[in-house]
Amino acid sequence: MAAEDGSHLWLRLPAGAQAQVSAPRSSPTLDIAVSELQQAWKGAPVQLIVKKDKQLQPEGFRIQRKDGRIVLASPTETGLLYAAYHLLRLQETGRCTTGSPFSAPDFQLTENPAYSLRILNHWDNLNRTVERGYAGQSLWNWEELPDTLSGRYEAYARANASIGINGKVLNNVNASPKILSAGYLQKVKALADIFRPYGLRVYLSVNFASPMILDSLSTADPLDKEVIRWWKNKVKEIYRIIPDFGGFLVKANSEGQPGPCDFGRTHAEGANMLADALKPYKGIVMWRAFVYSPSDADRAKQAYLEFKPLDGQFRSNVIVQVKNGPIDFQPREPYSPLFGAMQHTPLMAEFQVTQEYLGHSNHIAYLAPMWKEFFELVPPASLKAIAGVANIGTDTNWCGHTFAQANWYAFGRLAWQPSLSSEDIAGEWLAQTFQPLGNETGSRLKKMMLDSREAVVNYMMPLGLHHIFAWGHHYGPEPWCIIPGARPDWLPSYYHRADKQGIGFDRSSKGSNAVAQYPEALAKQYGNIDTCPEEYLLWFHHVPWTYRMKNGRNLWDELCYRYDSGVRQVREFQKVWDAAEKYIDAERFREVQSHLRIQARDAVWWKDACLLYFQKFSGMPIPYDIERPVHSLKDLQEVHLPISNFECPTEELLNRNR
Ligand code: GCW
Repeated sequence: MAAEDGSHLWLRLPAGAQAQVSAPRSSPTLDIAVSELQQAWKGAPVQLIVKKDKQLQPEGFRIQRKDGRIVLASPTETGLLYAAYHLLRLQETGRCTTGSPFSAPDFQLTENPAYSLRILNHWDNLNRTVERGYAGQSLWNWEELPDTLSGRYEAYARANASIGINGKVLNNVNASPKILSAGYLQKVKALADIFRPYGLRVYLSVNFASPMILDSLSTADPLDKEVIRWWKNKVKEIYRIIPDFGGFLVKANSEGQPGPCDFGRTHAEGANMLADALKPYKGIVMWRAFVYSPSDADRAKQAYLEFKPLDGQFRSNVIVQVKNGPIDFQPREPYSPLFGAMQHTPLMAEFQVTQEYLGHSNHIAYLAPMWKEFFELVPPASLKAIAGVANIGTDTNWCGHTFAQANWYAFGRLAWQPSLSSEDIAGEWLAQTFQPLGNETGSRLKKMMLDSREAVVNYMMPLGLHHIFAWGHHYGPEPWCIIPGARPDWLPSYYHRADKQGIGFDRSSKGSNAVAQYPEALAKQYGNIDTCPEEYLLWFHHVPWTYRMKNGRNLWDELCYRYDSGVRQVREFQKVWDAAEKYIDAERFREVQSHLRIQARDAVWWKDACLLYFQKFSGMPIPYDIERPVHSLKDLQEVHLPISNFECPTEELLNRNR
């Protein structure tokens, strides 16, 4: 089997198929669609038609068999490009074979995206480091742009178009004001020009203090006339250069970023000022709700406390972007209660595709099940758009780990259609990413993917534990972490609250009462220790070590078994992967195998660290049928990973806040 380096992602399409393809005209977008099909489509002649259709949204499409031809129809060229990729996906996942529904003479399928905005957020800095990026440097070579254009820019656009992603925020939400300088806007334009034929719009993260930093204004107060004029002019300048520019993403008054509150104004006043500047050009503002201002309140309550009172005050071209959970992209969180609470404000969900809290690019953690869990409680139709923090960098395989590609893929597919199942998406991805796997191996690998996120939850923080990560890099365990002078809500003990009696954060009505931010029925369910789902138990309750779980075990024993089961799951993944060797090319086989070794070691590290540390409080033995710790707590407490290896520019900021 030929070695593969993973650079082709899920687009390992055949070449030289010489399909007959006709299009109504030549255009940058249609030319791509035609050429992709000519190269790779192995079936009947294809005809592309641009036409309005009541059942089709602008980017929707229909694929139909008609008089021996395959007709792709859409109101837009981008929709036709999506149709072309969809047709190839059907072929590559074995859904076009004789006897399949596709082969019927009256075959027809219609696809419409659930959201018109399906956006990747890059946390890329202008010096090419990537905040929480684990796949090399930033793809955007700012130094060389706009003169030198890496071939990867187009490959990136193509990969996104193939899964329906239609926008990207190029730079980190911890935004350098420099991105809005005239020189950088030319670089942004060069990228926008490459992305445009693939239906991808460019957005930028902006620093709210830009007028002060770039042009020495004395204030960035959103109600100040000079400031308003500055933004209007800047927006005009941007649209002159990039006529289809998408808009701004803003992180304001959060983790040291400037914002309207610095000038005594609200988030709504800040967002609206930018929205007014963008409105004439149909641009939008995505205003993040990831805030936790210093207050006594439980951090899980803070975004709600700050944003709920502003409901209804935002302009119509503002979308408030809310992380899926109330804290911060943990391996498992209940959904953020802001969803459902902001009835008069368009909201978008922010998922994290990059695995900041799920083993970086070392661990397999297929995230579709996590996002589906979110959609079970937050109806997709209640959202205006979807964003995902990208896991992409300069690594040859784009994402650092072959299986991390599946998260990029799954994000795109779910942003297009949240009703797709995790299982189907995993199946699609496997079929396109590897050579034919055979039924048994295919289903074992699929099961491995489907179990993988739960395995991470088990060996990192089961039963609703959260944020017990090591300081700064968020890779390993550090439930004991104490940093003199640090904000309490950045320290693990704030979240696990382990003591002689028990463990967990009491968010019931007797504690912080965070449960009251949820709809009544859920508040009741979560707020009662006996009805709270066990996966959220320690999120909402401080639970005695001897508390009896549903399976009859006491809490301490159950915690031990959960950690242990996480370790055993990863060992199982190793077996499944090794057994698949004959189906996988050598290069990717070895890459995943070695990553699984790291994952297995890390799982034991997590288990030993957490159990030995929490045992100091419970004073109870680790059940004797569980593999004994192989580390000592003392040794584990001395592990300090160099944060610089993890490309975390916020470290400087974090240090300042210590
Ligand atoms: O999770 C935290 C991360 C920061 C990030 C921040 C945010 C971009 O640790 O690195 O900063 O969230 O989402 O703004």
